[in-house]
Amino acid sequence: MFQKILIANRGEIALRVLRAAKELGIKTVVVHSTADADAMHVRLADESVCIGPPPSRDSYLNIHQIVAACEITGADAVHPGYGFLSENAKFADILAAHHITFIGPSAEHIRIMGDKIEAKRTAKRLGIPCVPGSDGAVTDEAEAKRIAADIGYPVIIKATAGGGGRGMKVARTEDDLIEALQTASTEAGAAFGNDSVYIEKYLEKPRHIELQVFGDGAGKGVHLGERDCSLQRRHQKVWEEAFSPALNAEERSRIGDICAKAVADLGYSGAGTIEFLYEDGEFYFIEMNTRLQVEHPVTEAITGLDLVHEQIRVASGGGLSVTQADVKFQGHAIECRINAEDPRTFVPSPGTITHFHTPGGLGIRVDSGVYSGYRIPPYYDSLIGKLIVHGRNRVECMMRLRRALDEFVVDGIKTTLPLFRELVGNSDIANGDYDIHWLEKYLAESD
Ligand code: MV4
Repeated sequence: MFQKILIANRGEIALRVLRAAKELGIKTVVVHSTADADAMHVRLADESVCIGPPPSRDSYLNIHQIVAACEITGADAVHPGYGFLSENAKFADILAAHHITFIGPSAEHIRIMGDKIEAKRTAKRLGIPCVPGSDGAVTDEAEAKRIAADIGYPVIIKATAGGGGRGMKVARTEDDLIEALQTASTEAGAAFGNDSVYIEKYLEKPRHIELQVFGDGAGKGVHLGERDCSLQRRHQKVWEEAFSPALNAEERSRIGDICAKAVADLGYSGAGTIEFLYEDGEFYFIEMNTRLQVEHPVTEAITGLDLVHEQIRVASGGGLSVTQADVKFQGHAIECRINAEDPRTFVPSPGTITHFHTPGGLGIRVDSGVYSGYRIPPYYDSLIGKLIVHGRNRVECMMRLRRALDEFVVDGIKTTLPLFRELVGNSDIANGDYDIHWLEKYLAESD
């Protein structure tokens, strides 16, 4: 087991990782920018190292400063959280060269999944169902036209180096296609320094359903069920739940078995998320995330497992604590992302939280690094906390969520809490009847 873990992140996830390390009796080091000296995780850590000024590229993305902080403090492992360096293969390589364990999958698996074409090829080879499309990058217009005609319009052009919705263009006709190809390629070149693009059949009204998986790196793999993350705005998830209201038990176990076997066959190590679009009873792989995700607590709620404990166990060579047969699912969980943003325009609202009161009681969890009097710095994302509610079934979960939202007080800044108070009262949400476009339509119609 590790002696000392350095946490290369900030905010609620830094606190989340710190709590797991503490429970395991492992010493903690946090690194932080000058803007985060007052953060809760800095106060709670055994040691802290200031690694630079507020901009992320000078602090949380500064690999050399983080490696130096490991050397100075004697940390033997790094947990990257999500975002920042969590899916940076070079960072994993550099840590390995310094004999520091990266708590995550191998650099090779990070690299494969970071290249969306390579990821799709790998998924296909492992027996994961994929969206019909080009087998690799598409360069010339004639080839693009042939493939699009073959799979049928509409099609979507995606950046090979993309992800998270950046660099995508939909083409509904052959006339659209050429323009979409050029725009997507130019935008991808500018955004990622790689102008390679590929084509897929465009699915009109899918849900976003993702499978939480774990591998031990030595041929064992498990799945921990799915999360439905269809409620998004501009590719930012807003509400996540497990199970998906759209799946039946047969579909769940079919896709779960496929994913667990794929992870085992790949020799994957640690936590991963296999993302699908789901439409008319079919799953279509889109990408795989090689990190812990923001919404992991909904999976923790329905499985009773601590995913960060599990990550640390696997990374330290202790293997998985469970086999697939040990994983028992219980009840329903929903997560609401509380952002320091206007609930209609989503314009960030940094500033001082004058009063912060969190809900409590059975089935309620709040993961947040903020407190009354805390000043939210303007340099980072606007997630200030997550409300995770668990109930024996979806109806109970929704009742409990409504009550918890009622108790939640955040004064001094704008937050997305009022939006959630609307959503819990909406009949489509109550019925679980929503796709990836539902929230944007709702926001546009209720202007
Ligand atoms: C798609 C799609 C429809 N058809 N691919 C957006 C984020 C990136 N991870 C994949 N995305 C999409 N890929 C095909 N073939 C629609 C989206 C998409 C989307 C996906 C998940 C959640 C929200 C979304 C919002 C708009 C578009």
